[in-house]
Amino acid sequence: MRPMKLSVILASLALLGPSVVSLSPSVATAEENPSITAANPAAPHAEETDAERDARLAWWREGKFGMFVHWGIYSTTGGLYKGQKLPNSAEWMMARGKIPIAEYSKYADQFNPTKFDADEFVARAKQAGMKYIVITAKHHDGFAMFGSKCNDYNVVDATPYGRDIMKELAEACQKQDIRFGFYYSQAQDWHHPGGFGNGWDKTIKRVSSDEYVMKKAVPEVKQLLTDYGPIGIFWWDTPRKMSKESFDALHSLTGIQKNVITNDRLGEGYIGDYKTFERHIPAQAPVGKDWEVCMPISGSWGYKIGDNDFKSTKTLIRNLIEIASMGGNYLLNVSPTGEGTLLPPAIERLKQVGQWMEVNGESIYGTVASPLETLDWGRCTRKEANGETTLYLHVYDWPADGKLLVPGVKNNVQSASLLDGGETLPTESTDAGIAVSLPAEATDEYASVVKLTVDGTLDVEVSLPTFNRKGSLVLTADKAYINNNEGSQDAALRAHDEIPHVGYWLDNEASVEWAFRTTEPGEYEVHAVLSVEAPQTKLVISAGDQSLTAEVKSTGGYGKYQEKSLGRLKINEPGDHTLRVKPVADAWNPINLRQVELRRAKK
Ligand code: FHN
Repeated sequence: MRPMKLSVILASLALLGPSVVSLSPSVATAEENPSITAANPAAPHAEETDAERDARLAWWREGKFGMFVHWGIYSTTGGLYKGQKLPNSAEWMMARGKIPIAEYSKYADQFNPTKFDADEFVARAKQAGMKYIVITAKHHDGFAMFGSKCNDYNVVDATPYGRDIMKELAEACQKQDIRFGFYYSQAQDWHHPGGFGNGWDKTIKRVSSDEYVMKKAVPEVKQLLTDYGPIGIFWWDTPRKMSKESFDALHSLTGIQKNVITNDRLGEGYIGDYKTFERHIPAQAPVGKDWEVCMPISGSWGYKIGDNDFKSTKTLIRNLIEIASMGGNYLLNVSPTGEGTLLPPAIERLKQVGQWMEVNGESIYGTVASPLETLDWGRCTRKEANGETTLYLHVYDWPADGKLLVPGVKNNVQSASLLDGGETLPTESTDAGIAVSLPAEATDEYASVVKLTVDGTLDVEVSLPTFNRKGSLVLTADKAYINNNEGSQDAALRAHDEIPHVGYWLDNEASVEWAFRTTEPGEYEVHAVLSVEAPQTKLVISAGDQSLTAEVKSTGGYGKYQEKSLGRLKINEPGDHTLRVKPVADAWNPINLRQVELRRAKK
């Protein structure tokens, strides 16, 4: 998408009048902080080299773990409306309760978080091992949790509290060396007559979304990126169909701070710097992208009375490890109450996560995804530097025999030790990989970490999928090799609901194959999980010199997956084999293939 012409953007920004930069002394000004530059109307970072982008994202990739904060006037009621709990997350109460603007705005009169202490709040994030904070500057309800200069529906002008919370947090983050960022709902605004999302208040005299963007969103985003010091992240949310001018105007503002990092939720192909996943960890990491999982520490993003669905400390730590082992960042949300404090369960969990991070943070910060196959004892993160590779082995299931196998690694071992306490551990290189000898007892109830350093870059032979004890072998799409005929890219790895499948299989010469290993020759039933839109399709499954042809009836659509039994295959020899799925060219209709399973046939 090409940015709008400089003259038009500057003209629209000039219409908004100069923002008086009213910085408190401790928040850097543009002069003091060169990263705050004049609006760069060119698509920010369009000319950026890979090295410049890596430098801009370095702190974020190093930090791995951040605090998300949902806080607003909805927090004064804990999501209750007329004493009733409303469905969904508390910050949606205005919509779920279909609360008219005039009525909802009165919650601002109650917002007085007298117990809020920005330094203490930031210290809790720091103590938890978090390296950045992203807070809702304006959520869908349209209320500005900062001293907005373009509308008085804000925390400074419309509440008894009367203080600029964002400025206090910006200062506290600068003092404590925590990166600071804003969440901003750029399209939904249930208060402004041009915002998206308020379909219930019939008193609204509608104006265009362009007018909302140019008269509210643009000046507020400009102010947030100008008046609050260095901003690490700008976190857009819930994109809606807006005009190109609106997108360009908002996108260009991130050029005000040349180092700001943005997410993928502005909309219209503005992919930002990283992909976001919400409330869940994806089945597989997006290829070649930076990415982040955001999730609430409990059930609701905003403070909700009765929301006791706090994730256990174990879950939080293992989420962090899981995400880091796949190469992502974890943005964990907390929900300040109307008084400006966190609930005790949140405080307790942040403290316990911090205690784990105090000992084991090295195994998270600055790591990249593990190249090892799925580990049955835990997870692995990796660092490569100075001609050596360090693997951090997060052991969940402490091996009874004291032997921890790191499968497939062929490198020479330099050292192995427990992160907690530093005890040196003996290792042995075997055909199956590196065996680390562990002491009798695990060092941590959530995850004990072994630090294994080997020479050079990792030389790992991923062992082949083998049958489990029940005689079943599941071959999933993400582990398949896709043979696109003559380099066509028709058959490709895609995903529905984050579950990988081989899809877009238009090329009837393309095939899919897996290498696997068996110790037990014999007859196997072949099952597949797939979807077929056409009335039927025909394919051949082969392994070694054996093959079967299967006709598969429609499952009712590409998004409708079913398990189909395709017939039986004999595997005559033990050892390594290749299972291949290939179209019957003259009877082929495309399928989405999630997995193939071989099950030892009952005699
Ligand atoms: O609607 C919002 C929701 O309230 C919350 O802010 C989440 C956080 O990622 N984002 C939207 C739902 O995707």
